[in-house]
Amino acid sequence: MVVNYTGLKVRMLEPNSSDHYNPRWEKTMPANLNPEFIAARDRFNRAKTDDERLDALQEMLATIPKHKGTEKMQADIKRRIAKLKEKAEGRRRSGKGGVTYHVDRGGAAQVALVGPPNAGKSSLLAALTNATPLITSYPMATFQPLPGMMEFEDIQIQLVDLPPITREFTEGWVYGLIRLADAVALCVDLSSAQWKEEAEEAMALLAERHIRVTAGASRQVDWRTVERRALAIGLKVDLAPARASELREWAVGRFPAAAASTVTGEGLEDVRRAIFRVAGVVRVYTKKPGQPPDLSKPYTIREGATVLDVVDQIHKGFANRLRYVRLWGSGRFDGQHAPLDHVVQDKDIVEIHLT
Ligand SMILES: Nc1nc2c(ncn2[C@@H]2O[C@H](COP(=O)(O)OP(=O)(O)OP(=O)(O)O)[C@@H](O)[C@H]2O)c(=O)[nH]1
Ligand SMILES: [Mg+2]
Repeated sequence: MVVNYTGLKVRMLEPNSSDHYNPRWEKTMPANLNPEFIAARDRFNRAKTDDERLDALQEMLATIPKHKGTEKMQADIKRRIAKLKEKAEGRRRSGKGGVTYHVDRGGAAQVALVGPPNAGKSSLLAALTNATPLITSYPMATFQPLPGMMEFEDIQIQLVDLPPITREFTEGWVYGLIRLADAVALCVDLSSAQWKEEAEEAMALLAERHIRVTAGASRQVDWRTVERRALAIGLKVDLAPARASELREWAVGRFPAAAASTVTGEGLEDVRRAIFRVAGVVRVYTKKPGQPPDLSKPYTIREGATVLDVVDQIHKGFANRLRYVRLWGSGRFDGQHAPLDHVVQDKDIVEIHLT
């Protein structure tokens, strides 16, 4: 225990304290833990806030192989989730420790809407999803997160509207939620003469909180720095049409960019597609031998996933019984046997042959 200057007791977490997740079953049971679970567990062990812990635990529960050998681990994860939820509820009710929010993940990926006040973030959420955020002509209207599901062709991506980020007013939990998102949509107001400075100020504020926005894949860089794949969205382009090309020039070498107006609707479909691209997921369809592919419901998997990852996601037990996989797509396959380490592309079709 240490006591800080306000007299509040602050508990320092040791890496091997009981909050650290490393149950002994994991060593002794043949649990066949998959990379997604291991990544989520590592995220749990590195998490610094309860929100981050809760999110990681939920991911662990979703990705843990469901069989007898992991029953105790599953129960342990559920217990921890319940405890954290209880704690968060208590804090919210008692008003202690400031407010903090958790957004339940949904859809194929989660993209955070991030930017300065009044940029048009909530308007964009309203335009692309069924959510009904508060939209006002004065800044700082949004004070809590609001998710909405954006349809893109046959999948859904979760957008999370957030309060604006400013040096003076933004609470820490906003950055916490940005860290948890799969990607960042950096929203800027093209009708503002200072839109570049505003975009760069937002990036600087993120960098101060150890969140780097990049064109590459989202990743944890070290114990506190994360990189989040980003996209710049120029809003209110109806008020400043010439700035659409300025935005693209500014974004070159940083990340992709798109401009739109939620008033006229121009550019919105480009933004939708650009958000899908930045979300970092690809769609894979399945087909049964001798039958046409099932195009009704794609599986979604992270970009960079292999044929084997796909098989494993479709059914945990399949990898052990796998004979071969035939693939259509990826620009060059037309039903040939695909190497298991082949990286799948969006809209590939797989036909899994088991023993
Ligand atoms: N002309 C025009 N006005 C827009 C557009 N998008 C948003 N607005 C207006 O801009 C103002 C701010 O919009 P919001 O969506 O509330 O902005 P925000 O980024 O969510 O603002 P905060 O929550 O305060 O950070 C509102 O008056 C909107 O009607 C657009 O594409 N064109
Ligand atoms: Mg808003």
